[in-house]
Amino acid sequence: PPALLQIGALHHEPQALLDARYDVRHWPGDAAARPAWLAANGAGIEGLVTTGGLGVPPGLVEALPDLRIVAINGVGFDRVDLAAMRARDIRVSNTPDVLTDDVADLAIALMLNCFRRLPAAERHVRDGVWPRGEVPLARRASGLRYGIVGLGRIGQAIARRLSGFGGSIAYSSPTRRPHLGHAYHETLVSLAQASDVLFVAAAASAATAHMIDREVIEALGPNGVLVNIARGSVVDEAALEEALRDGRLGGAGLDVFAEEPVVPEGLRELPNVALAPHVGSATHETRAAMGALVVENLDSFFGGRELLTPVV
Ligand code: 8YV
Repeated sequence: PPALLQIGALHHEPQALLDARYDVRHWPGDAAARPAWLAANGAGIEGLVTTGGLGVPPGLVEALPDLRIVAINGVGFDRVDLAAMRARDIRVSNTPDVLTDDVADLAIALMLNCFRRLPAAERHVRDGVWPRGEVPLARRASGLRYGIVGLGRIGQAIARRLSGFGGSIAYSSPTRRPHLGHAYHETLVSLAQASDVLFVAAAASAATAHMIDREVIEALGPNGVLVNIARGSVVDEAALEEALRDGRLGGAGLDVFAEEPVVPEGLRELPNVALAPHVGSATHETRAAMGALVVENLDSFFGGRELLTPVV
């Protein structure tokens, strides 16, 4: 069977298929030991199994002279240098669609946590404080002006959910989608000004890095809420933290961060943020479907068939 280097985990069901069908190798857990391991074991490895968050780490492609395919267990490919892959004729696959609903669900959950403060409400019950008094009032999440940055698969799934919240929906996106009937904004500042909640669902790239900057954050304003389920790199995290601390932004719901798994202490201490550890796609059902798609892409490639979900 073809030899694969696996640097990111798969759900246990597809993992069993991968292990049965391929010669799956794992590099040392200690990063310092990896260069020597790659020098000794890199030749002959034809496939790489990675995650959206890890992508293809710097220097790895050079250490894998026989690499022919990179299968990402995730939809995002911002950590893969596609030009370098094309130059070496290395194919790349990802896992779109199967995770769309889960990620959109989490976006709504983070919004609700920001407005209804469910973690605080739950602590009130668990800590036995309820008999001593009521929790402070929260804020209404329905009927607001919702803005979506990036109306692709996930952005549209967020919009479908929001259509039940009785407010208005506007968006900004590289591709206009007039048939969906949402108001289009040319600039992010204009969209943010017209939004109470701004959802970030844009694909990360050099072009979208820090796209949500101080100006956009301030346009959202002291009562506005930013929800990011895309990538930390899309938002200027330092500007976000400052605005949340100074009250220039009302709140934020964050599943993704600039330097995962490190979340700045300043953000972790703020009361007006809802935080999650990059769990947008982290359900049994979706992770099993993502892993199955990873294995199917590899099977297709090594079987001489078309990739199911090609990036390159
Ligand atoms: C995970 C994601 O990072 O799909 C993506 O782009 O961000 C996530 O689903 C991850 O790749 C799961 O392994």
